[in-house]
Amino acid sequence: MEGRQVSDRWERGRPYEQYVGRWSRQIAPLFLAGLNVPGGDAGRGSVGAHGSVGAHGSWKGRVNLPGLVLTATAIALIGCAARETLDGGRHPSGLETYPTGRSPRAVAVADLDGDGYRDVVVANSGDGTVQVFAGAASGRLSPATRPIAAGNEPADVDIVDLDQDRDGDLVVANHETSLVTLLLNDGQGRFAPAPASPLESNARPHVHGLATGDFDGDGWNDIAVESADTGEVRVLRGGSAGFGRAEGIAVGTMPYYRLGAADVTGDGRVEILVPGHRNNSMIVVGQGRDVLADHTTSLPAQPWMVVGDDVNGDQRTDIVVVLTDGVGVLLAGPEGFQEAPGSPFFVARATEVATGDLDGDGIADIVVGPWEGSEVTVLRGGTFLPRVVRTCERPIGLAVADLDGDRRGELITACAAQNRLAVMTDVLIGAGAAHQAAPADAEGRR
Ligand SMILES: [Ca+2]
Ligand SMILES: [Ca+2]
Ligand SMILES: [Ca+2]
Ligand SMILES: [Ca+2]
Repeated sequence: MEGRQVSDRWERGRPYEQYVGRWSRQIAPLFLAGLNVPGGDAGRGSVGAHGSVGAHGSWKGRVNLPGLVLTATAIALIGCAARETLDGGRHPSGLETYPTGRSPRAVAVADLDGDGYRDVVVANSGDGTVQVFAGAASGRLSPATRPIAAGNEPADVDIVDLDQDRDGDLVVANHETSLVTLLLNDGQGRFAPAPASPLESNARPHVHGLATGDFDGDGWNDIAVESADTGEVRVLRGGSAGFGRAEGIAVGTMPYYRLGAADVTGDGRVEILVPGHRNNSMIVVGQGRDVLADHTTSLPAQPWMVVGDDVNGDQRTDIVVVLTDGVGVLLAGPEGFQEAPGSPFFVARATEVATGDLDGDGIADIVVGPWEGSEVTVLRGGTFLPRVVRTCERPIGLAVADLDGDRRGELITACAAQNRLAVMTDVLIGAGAAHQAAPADAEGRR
């Protein structure tokens, strides 16, 4: 990404103290102001279709005093708490690593060969390929398949059925270009480019992340990417004749840098979740067509990535947003989203997020990865208590999926600086125990 608006180095190393200081100076007074207004409406800052959110960036929704106090306290303490989890000794959770291509950047998980076991796809940004690791009953993965050409610098990969033959196909975002590569599954987990691949999205300057799903409800899966310079989401609609020309949906801000996809309106269709990078907002695009102004939410810091999942077990889809040096949790309720107590949670240089049930309690947990380093932060669903887990170097591709069939998800990380895929079991088992994974040896085994 060129450095005109943001650079890929991002210069995101804002010290923790500055983050807290800014939060205290700018955001806390708004929450306090909200307390004096019935329903806390002074703290409301929703954005219209033209993106005129106030400069203050406050959460939309009610504010209550206990939550506020917890928030103010928690954000000051979480840095300490996270560090403490590393000091208590080694946890028996397993870590297996597998060699990948160069600079693996993203992972996706689904059963691709139809044998009933989930398989893992890795996008290797450094060599323009994807690889498949086949799953088995043991939960261990087979060594990677031969690399499959996937276009320039694959920065994201999603698994979705593009051609309605009931197997998962691969969609790849090609960073430094505006292209999206499509690889069709032959049903056996072997992939070949779709006839129209790569698709031209006309994103400017280029694509980073993907959102996929049947946005418009016609039965065919669609693809969305961000176009930062034009302030648009670019939507490629699937259909029986393949994909049509990309359509631009103006979102009133600079969308950056990874879109999400989830049904947050409860209408049974998947909405596009957009990090509004310039005005600290989260924009919801419905049916791949319309900005849903009443679902747009202002945020307390600059967002980078949005995902939707039920992270408190009430069967509603909540929203988790990667913020600069933090992660925000917006819980869905009958009257819209409300910030979870303690949110935003401090995570230094937070870059990526994934959700999934790590401990088998039926509630999705949250995993946040950094831009650099080897530690991911796990927030247990429901309580959001943080735990730091060491995996491999630069774990910027993340997924949670149950590979061994014990109903507890594995933490799957693509480690860009180590050319490895790491799979950790039982990440959240053993309350209070620390997690400190040993470095992988030459065979990739611990
Ligand atoms: Ca499989
Ligand atoms: Ca297919
Ligand atoms: Ca569709
Ligand atoms: Ca859980």
